[in-house]
Amino acid sequence: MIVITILVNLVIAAAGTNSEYCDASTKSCENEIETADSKKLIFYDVNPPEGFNLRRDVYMRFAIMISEAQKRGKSNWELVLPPWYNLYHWKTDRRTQTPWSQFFDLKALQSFAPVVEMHEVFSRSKKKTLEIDTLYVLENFEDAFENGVFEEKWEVLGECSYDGQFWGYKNITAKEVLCVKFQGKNSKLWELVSLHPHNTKIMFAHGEIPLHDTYGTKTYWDCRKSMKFNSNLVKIAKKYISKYLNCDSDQCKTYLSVHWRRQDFARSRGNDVPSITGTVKQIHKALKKLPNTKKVFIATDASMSELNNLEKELSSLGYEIHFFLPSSKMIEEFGDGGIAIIDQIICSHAVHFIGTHESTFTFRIQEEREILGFDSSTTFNRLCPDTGRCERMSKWTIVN
Ligand SMILES: Nc1nc2c(ncn2[C@@H]2O[C@H](COP(=O)(O)OP(=O)(O)OP(=O)(O)O)[C@@H](O)[C@H]2O)c(=O)[nH]1
Ligand SMILES: *[C@@H]1O[C@H](CO)[C@@H](O)[C@H](O)[C@H]1NC(C)=O
Repeated sequence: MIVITILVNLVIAAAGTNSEYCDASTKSCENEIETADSKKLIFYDVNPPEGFNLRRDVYMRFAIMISEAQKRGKSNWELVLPPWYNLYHWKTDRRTQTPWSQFFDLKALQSFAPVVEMHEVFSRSKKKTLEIDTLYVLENFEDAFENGVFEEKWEVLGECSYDGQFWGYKNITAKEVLCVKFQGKNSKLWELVSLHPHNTKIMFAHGEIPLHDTYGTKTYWDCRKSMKFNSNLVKIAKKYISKYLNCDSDQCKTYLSVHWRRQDFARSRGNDVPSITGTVKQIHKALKKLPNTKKVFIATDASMSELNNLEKELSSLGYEIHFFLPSSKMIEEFGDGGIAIIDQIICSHAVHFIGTHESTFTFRIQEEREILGFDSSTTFNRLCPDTGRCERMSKWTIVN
């Protein structure tokens, strides 16, 4: 690989003088691009080991980037929803591309930003392959704080190869692949887009690298609120809450919920998560403050044997333990991702929630509870390690 380092300014200057490019300084040219009748598409993918709930956050950064640009008149861009493919944590159905509509309400997503499913993009085209014009493979700068300051910047390194999988599709290719060091907010990606004004299909690999433009603002929350779950999943969760947890309202009084993250957390984050007995103690302590609540809902990725031990210990203290056990038909229909969402919905309606430190699965439940209007003291609680420091959870409260 030949690494050609081109300074940002040089690239932009070159774009202005090279006849192959559109001269952005002339108005007429800009209009020509903006009024092109076919939609332009932005694709992105995410570092393969990242989980479902971090990917939801990456989505928000891109959705906000497109929606804010639309407000400023850039109206012909659409964001392609990257199919769910080969997620590391999922055991079912890893190799089929799952559309977003399986998990979310597409209309609700579209009410915030112009988004389109991959299968829709395929069905619009008569060609045998889908060709991306430019694929930018993003990578971090080695030192985020060069000379002691965090600066937003990027640097095109030159042509390189893409080691990703195009979401498992063999019929997607890229005409040009450029490696780019990138540090900054998502909106800064428009600078890369403008390097090739005639491109209609642009992709960013490692979409997790750019940062939120507006973390925690009203725009952030407007986007977050638009991420409504698929109504079938909501129905299943509500039915479960009604039947087993005796509640038919949005804010339930009848049960406490816990997100008990185990697996890799239990193996490698002993300083953050408690043992089974430690978990029982903390749930017991929280329930003592809620004299009318005797039911506990546990969402977890724990093994059955760990879960049984937890249940035994809590039952012996007089509590009624519940967890969502999907039928095999349900697993087949909704996959591990769908079942995890059902767990999240059930957790989000409980009178009191206790989550796991630094789990994005927990963060998404907390956001859901903020949207439902719970007092934040019932939401930003965590399981503490058996010994040692237990840092408080940051409260990311809603802005309406
Ligand atoms: N059903 C269910 N699955 C869970 C639960 N906790 C974790 N999982 C599974 O484990 C995966 C990992 O959690 P994710 O939140 O997606 O991954 P991540 O974004 O890396 O998040 P964390 O690792 O939790 O920070 C989830 O996608 C689920 O498949 C749970 O309480 N219930
Ligand atoms: C690419 O392949 C997938 C199946 O793997 C198919 O659904 C899709 O329509 C194909 N796309 C094009 C542009 O032919």
